[in-house]
Amino acid sequence: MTYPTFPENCTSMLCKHLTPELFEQLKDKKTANGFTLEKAIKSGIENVDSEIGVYAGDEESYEVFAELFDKVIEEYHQFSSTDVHESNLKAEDLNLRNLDTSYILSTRIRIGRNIKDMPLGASISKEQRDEIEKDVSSVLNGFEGELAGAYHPLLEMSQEVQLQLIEDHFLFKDGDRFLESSGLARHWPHGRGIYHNHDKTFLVWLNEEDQLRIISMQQGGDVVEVFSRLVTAMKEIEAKVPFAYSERLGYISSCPTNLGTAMRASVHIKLPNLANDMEQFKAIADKYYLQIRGTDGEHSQSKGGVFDISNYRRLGITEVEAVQDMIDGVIALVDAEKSLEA
Ligand code: ADP
Ligand code: CIR
Repeated sequence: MTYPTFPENCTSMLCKHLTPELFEQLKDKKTANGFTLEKAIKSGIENVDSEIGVYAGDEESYEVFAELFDKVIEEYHQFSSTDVHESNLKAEDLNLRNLDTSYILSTRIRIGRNIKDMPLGASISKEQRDEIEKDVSSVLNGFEGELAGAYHPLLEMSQEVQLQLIEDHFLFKDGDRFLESSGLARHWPHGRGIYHNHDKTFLVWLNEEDQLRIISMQQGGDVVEVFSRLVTAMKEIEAKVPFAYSERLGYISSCPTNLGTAMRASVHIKLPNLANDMEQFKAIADKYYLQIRGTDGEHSQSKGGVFDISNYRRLGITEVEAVQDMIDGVIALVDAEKSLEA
């Protein structure tokens, strides 16, 4: 492989940090699973509009290609190579302050998880992926009480049900070009599926970008209830399924943006006035470490002034701090929206 040519206007972290010198230094390296630099950067080369552009194929990728991943990690999470990751799951440490939930349509918190000693999705075999689906779905199918529900493999799902679940914001989308280029969508839809409880307030995606995405969500703005349910579910799953975790990087994920807590706490919130003042909107988002996504999630547009607002950083902060970033930022956004209304 030769050094890739990026277009003039490329802004991804890949094109920013992969200098010709670094490329030469890393291009012949390989992890024990055979994951290479070429594979790690394929998505960013094929999708030059990427924000990041790199994926790990296994936990070892973060060491073998550290000179590239650490730069992305440092820039994205404001996390330096000597920092260590810490956890706090105590809902009582969340400070709701004067959060006005009347602008919030729904609240969702998800975490990403991958199985200990397994390659990540970009380099896993079909057999290993199927084994994860079988083992994890059988653990989930045994859940009782509020978490009780059923696993629905994508292979057995009608197109109609699948589209409805996507439209209702419960299921991952189909045909994501970033995942396709990275190797994360190989053998799709085999091994993929969704578990959810009866109320669809607790959901688990299997074998999409990460092997598990554990999700708690509901209508309205009760962040504490959503967080508490997630923590309960996470502990129940963790008691039965061993996850990949590193002292330095926290929970291991396919995308370096998801390391650490692997947590994205978001609200769907209606901000029609701020939507007409994107400069102020973005300034508040940057100040409070927020990410602005569209109504249908990553790489989507806002519909009717509804935005998906979430914490941006996930590593080097605790779970409580990740959710607190979202709460503090939402308070500032609602204050600004009210000023524009007046
Ligand atoms: P992820 O959250 O796993 O990083 P996406 O950005 O693709 O991935 O979001 C997945 C789905 O979750 C999308 O349908 C998105 O609209 C939905 N979603 C995210 N936050 C909320 C929320 N607060 N309320 C309802 N749906 C949400
Ligand atoms: C990109 O680089 O734009 C995509 N690979 C998505 C990166 C960030 N998304 C995420 O949290 N996985």
